[in-house]
Amino acid sequence: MTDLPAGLDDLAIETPSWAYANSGTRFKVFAQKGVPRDPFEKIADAAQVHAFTGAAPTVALHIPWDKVSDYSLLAAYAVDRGVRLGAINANVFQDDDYLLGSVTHPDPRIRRKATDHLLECVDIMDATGSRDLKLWFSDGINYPGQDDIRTRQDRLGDALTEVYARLGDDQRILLEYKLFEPAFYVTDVPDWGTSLLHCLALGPKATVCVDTGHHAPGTNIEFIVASLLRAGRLGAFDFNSRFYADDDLMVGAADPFQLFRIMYEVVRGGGLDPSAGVAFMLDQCHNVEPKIQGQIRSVMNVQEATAKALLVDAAALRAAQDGGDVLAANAVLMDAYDTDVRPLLATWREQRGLDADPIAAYKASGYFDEIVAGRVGGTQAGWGA
Ligand code: AOS
Ligand code: ZN
Ligand code: ZN
Repeated sequence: MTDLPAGLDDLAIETPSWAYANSGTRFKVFAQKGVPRDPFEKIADAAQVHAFTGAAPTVALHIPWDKVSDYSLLAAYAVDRGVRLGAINANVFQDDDYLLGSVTHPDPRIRRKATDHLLECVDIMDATGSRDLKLWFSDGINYPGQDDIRTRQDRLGDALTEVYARLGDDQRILLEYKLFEPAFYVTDVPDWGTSLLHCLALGPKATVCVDTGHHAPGTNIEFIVASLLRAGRLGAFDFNSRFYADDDLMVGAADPFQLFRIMYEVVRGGGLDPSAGVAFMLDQCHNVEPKIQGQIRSVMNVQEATAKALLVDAAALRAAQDGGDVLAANAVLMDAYDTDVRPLLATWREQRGLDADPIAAYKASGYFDEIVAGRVGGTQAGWGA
């Protein structure tokens, strides 16, 4: 059997608190049994994912969905459960005031309110010990002429500059981009170029977050990953799968080959090394599948893609590339992709005292029955209604 290459131990996946709560589409949120009723219970569920995979040690929070009166208490609770709090996700997209935008809104009063929320999120990071402030802006316009495209970029730059100045030495901004939705003509941060331009203007503590579902169909995401790593500005992934738009399905479900190509560029660019500072986060909603199992499956899918990427014979690949042997070079990559790494990962888990089959072990643990019996009236993640 092929040996599992070193490097897999470096892979730490962050799960999102909102993945454990009820979610749905704009048509309906189907309530599932046993879903968390508060942020503490979301963390308890996230801890299960880590307990069975050994690869999901942190949980991202979303403010205000995860608002509590004492964040240090929440952080201590997480540690007690064997996990830590991760990125703080700001929310400037669910208030009536943000009809025409948040930090890019024409009215300075609304811009102030939005920027103040971002600053409040940095205060929360101080209490939770979080390194990352993840910013996704729904800001944009629907009609040509509705607002001035350039002025909106200036307003965005001003808000980011103020937040950047508030960051501690070890804190960062992760600036996420998204092609469209909810804005349909211009989104103020639509692509990695715009995000990178703002990050470069801000300074080294500003990096780009690549949500794999936020591109036009056919976009070569691994090229973006390679370019950002090369520039030292790949801060994070929001992993998920999409068939059409921002579907937020389980990562690796729609296109496992794309996930492999992305992870190959991560490995190639040194992004797996913790010193590179790339956060491997999931941004998914489990609408029809059980949520904790959905997260476990996603973690396993990222592990499998990473293991395959680590198996690429770098020397053979370079030799074929340098020799201009197109087919041999392609074959080196495909050989790694076609390797069944599941037995290797089963061994990796057993060597770490974990069950070889995390999903079966979770199902047998009785945790699900426990939460179904103990939790009544779980909350909605915050999306859709
Ligand atoms: C929105 O489409 C994004 O993917 C975000 O990352 C969003 O901020 C996240 O889903 C939770 O806030
Ligand atoms: Zn995202
Ligand atoms: Zn999204």
